[in-house]
Amino acid sequence: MSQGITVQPGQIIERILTLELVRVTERAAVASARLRGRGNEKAADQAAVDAMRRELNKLPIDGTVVIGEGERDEAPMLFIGERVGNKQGPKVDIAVDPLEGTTLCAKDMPGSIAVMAMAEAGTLLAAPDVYMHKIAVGPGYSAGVVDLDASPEENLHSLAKAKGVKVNELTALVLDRPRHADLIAAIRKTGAGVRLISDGDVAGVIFTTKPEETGIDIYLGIGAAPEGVLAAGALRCIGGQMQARLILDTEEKRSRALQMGVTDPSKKYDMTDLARGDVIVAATGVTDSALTRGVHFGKEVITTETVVYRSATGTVRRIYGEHRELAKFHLD
Ligand code: VTB
Repeated sequence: MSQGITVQPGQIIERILTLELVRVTERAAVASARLRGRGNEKAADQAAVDAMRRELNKLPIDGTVVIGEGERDEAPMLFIGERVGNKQGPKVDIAVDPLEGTTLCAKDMPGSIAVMAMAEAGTLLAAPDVYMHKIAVGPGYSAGVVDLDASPEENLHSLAKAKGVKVNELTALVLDRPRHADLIAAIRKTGAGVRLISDGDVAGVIFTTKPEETGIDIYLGIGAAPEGVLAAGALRCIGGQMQARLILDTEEKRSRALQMGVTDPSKKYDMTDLARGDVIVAATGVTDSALTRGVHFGKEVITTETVVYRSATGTVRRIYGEHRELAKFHLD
């Protein structure tokens, strides 16, 4: 049990915490999976939040939520700035998205996950909940092969050259939103393909790291900033490149961002600006997807699949859980 573990303050993120993180995302995933396909996004999200917070508070860490459910006044649990853990361990930043892809879960469609990151204190970008321009590619390319400020045409041609393929052999992943109409048209004009997803761009960014399996070479477009930080954390572990810029198009957003420490509203962030320290990221599938299987409920066993990434070593583990002590899940 987690209560038995002692981690000295000041130590780097202990590898023993890797499995602890898995327990947290597993519980959040199981809790929300019970509400798959019920058409109730809020209830599914709340179940994940409750379970994640309860498990997080058992961990031997002195954690601060930097990416959470919202500002303190609007989110009673896992709000930005909330202290989590049993306060007996290292000081860490915590980024959570207890149910990434709430709509996917509510509709029982592929791709919803419970995801969180834990990093050395002060090393994750405290991003406000605004939109963010993002671009990401996987490992194996020289630095700067693509750039947030270059056109989609330039980026795709540069990437094709670096990969040694024709541009029409590339596929870009983009969130299916009206705001991306021009972007999608520009990508298609090059001859490259566009895979559209309805939600879930944390996984979308991660897909770029294994183009031979996922078929995705590049992520492009505008998604939510908190998800950008989680994706950057995972990419830090696997390798790849990512750049991002917050969209702070109103005075209210700029001042909210400023309060969170964003002094340059038009700053171009690279992957290490988003997540620069030692980081662990865990994601458990809620519904089945190309990233992980979802939660499966048997008569005597609940199964989960989690992928956990650790930046210190670049190790990626897939943890398939068969849970037989079902009573513990009845709390969820
Ligand atoms: C994306 C997607 C998320 O929000 O970040 C998206 O990956 C961006 O917001 O799963 P809009 O839905 O407003 O476009 C989610 O869909 C939900 O957080």
